[in-house]
Amino acid sequence: RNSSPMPNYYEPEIECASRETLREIQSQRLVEMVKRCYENVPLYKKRFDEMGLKPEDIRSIDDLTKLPFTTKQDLRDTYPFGLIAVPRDDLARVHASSGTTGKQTVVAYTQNDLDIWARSAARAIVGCGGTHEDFVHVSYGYGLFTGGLGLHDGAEKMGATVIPVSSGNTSRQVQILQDYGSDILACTPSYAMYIGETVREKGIDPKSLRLRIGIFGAEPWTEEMRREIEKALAIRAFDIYGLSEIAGPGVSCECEEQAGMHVQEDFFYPEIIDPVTGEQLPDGEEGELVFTCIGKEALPLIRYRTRDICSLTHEKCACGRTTVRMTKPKGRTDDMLIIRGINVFPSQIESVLLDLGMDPNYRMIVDRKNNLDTLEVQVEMNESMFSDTVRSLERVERTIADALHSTLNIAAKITLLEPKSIERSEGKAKRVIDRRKL
Ligand code: DLL
Repeated sequence: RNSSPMPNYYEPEIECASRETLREIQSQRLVEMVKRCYENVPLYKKRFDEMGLKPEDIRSIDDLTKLPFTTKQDLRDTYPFGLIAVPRDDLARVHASSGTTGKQTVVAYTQNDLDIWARSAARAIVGCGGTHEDFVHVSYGYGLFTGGLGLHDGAEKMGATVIPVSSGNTSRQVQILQDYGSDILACTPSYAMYIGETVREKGIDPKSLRLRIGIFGAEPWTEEMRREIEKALAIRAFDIYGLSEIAGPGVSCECEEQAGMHVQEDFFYPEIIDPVTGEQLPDGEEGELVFTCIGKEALPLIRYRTRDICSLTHEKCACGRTTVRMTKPKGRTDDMLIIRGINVFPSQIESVLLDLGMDPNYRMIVDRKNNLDTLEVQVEMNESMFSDTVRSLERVERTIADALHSTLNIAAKITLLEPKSIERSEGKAKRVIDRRKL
């Protein structure tokens, strides 16, 4: 296919560099970026001036904490292109965040930015064991969402063959997996479950597929869910993370050790902060993930608060890479539910259900009655349970309620629903209906 040998996009001179080398690269890029922000982005100039901060005050990555945070609200207030640091005609592409909470935020890239992003996504695919011989089946949505084009460009960059299927038409997805011999599947974990379910319903043995690797992300998912997907599709499933504001998929990704996601920290410098005080937290402590885009031109965000909750480690990985790793984000500060004072992430409910051998098809309904929060968890029955007696179904409801109570300490009403009554997700799943906000 490729007449010339393709670069495989393992970049050990960066990915396995010493901490000192990485810090040098980061410091140099930070200094340049801060200067660019001050000169070209009115919001940053105003903020620096108000703080009495000069670009020259930032001399190395150690000075990072002197810099102000940037929030999603800043992007909204300057919608659509207010934080862009380059002339409009230097832009090569725009994307937008999925906008589940409020107005969409628009992001933009120069050609260099697209290259940085594609390199990150290429390193991610290679890190999961992908090679230039693989067929990469991309079932993330193509469009303003960064999932489709992000994995597409990454796969092209590392010399693989892309199958740009996009999301939807699940039956056809399965047909393509079978007929084209896709080696790698990239989609959201909830869509991977749905594709797995469809494979089973069609009576196809997943081992008969050529598929070997799954690269799943764009939403939180649990270890239990990983095992389910790996079984349903007979593959190894890897976690990939990213967000449009910083680039898109590939900001970080697991390697074959599956011991946290390696951050492409020569482009995206991560910190963990206490979401309340804004203080930087040490390795191992959980808090809000913050990124500074040290390599980007069009949207060089300074200390962008992602609202994702995880922790970092700078320990060298068994794979040989030295780049900092982040744990699986367990949720976002803004989709954490506080139910009668207890913090609950949808991913914790998913964990409990899967542990009990249920399928992860569920919905949480939060309401407030007589000033008291109520939680109902609707769980879909599988086909075999559907024929059970009413009494045994009541027993299942009680078992789930007890498990939720003992692991999360919350009381929930459990309602079993008929098989297939919860809509399947082709992109990011929506699990929570919070009626308290209405
Ligand atoms: O979801 C980019 C992406 C596409 C990542 C495909 C991975 C694969 P946004 O639409 O801007 O971009 O949403 C970003 O999604 O802040 C997290 O809350 C969540 N998220 C992304 N990846 C993961 C993951 C894309 N692996 C937001 N685990 C982020 C948990 C994730 N949450």
